[in-house]
Amino acid sequence: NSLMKDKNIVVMGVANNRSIAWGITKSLHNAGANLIFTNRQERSKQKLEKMLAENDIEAKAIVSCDVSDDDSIVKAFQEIGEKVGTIHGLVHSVAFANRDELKGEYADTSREGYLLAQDISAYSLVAVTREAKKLMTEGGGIVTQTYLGAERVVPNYNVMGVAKAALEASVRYLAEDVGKYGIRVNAVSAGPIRTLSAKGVSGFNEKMSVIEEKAPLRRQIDQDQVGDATLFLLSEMARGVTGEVLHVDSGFHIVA
Ligand code: 0WD
Repeated sequence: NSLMKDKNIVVMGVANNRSIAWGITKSLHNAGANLIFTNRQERSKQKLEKMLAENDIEAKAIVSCDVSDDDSIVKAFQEIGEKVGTIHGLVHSVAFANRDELKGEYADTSREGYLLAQDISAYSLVAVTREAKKLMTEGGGIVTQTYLGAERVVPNYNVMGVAKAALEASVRYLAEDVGKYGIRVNAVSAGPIRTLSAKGVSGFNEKMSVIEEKAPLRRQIDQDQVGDATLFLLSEMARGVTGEVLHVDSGFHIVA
C-alpha cells in the first residue's frame, strides 16, 4: 500500500499492544508511512521497541515526551525535526485523570484533579500542535482521540468527559488556526476499547456490553478500526475534512 508513502507521521501514546495508538501504528505502517514515536516513560519505550521488532516495523525515531512539560514537548519536536526534517502528520493519543475521580459524582471533582485532566488530556493537543506545525511545512493532518463522554453524560466518565469536551472544542479552534498552512485537525471518537487507560474508568465492562446490545452494528470496537479511521483522516483521502469528530463506535452515538 502506498497511501502514506514517504509521509513522516509522529505517533504519541503507545503504552502497550492494547493501546489505541498501537492499532493506529499498524494501520499507518500497512499504508507505507514512516513512523516516529513519542513516549512518556522509558518503560513504554522498551515495550514499544520490542513490539516494533516483533512486527517488523522500523521506527525513524523514538523520542521521549511528557506532555505535562512544555520544555519536554519543545525538545521532543526539535529532536524529531533534526532526525526526520519535515513531518506530515501527528497522532495524539494521550489522556490522564486520577482514578478516584473516574467514579462517583462529577460534583466532587477536586480543582487539582480537574486541572490535571485538562492539562494532560486537552491542553496537550494545543501545545503539541504549536510545535508540530513548525515541522509540517508541507501541510498534513493532526488526529486526536476522544470519547462520547464529551457530548453526553456517561456515568463515571466525569472529569474526563469535560476534558474531552475541551479537546473537541480545541480541535475546531486549532483547525481554524492551522488550516491556512494546509494542516487539518480532526478527532476520532472511539467506542469503549479495553486498554490500560480504560481500566481506570469504573463500570467499563457495562459500557462495552451495551454496545453489543444497542449499537447499530451490534459489535465491539477494536484498535484496528480506530487505526483505519485515523489513517483515513491523516491521508489525502480526507483532504477536504477538518475540525471534524468522526465516530468509530458501531454507530452507538446515534441511538437513543
Ligand atoms: O475505550 C477507550 N480505551 C477509549 C480511549 C475510548 C475513546 C477514546 N480513548 C482515548 C483516551 O482517552 C486517550 O486519549 O484514546 C487515547 C488513548 O488511550 P488508550 O489507548 O485507551 O490508553 P493507553 O494505552 O493507556 O495509552 C495512554 C497513553 C500512555 O502512553 P505512553 O506510552 O506515553 O505511556 O497516554 C499516555 C500514557 O502514558 N500519557 C502521557 N503521555 C505523555 N505525557 C502522559 C503524559 N503526561 N500521561 C499519560
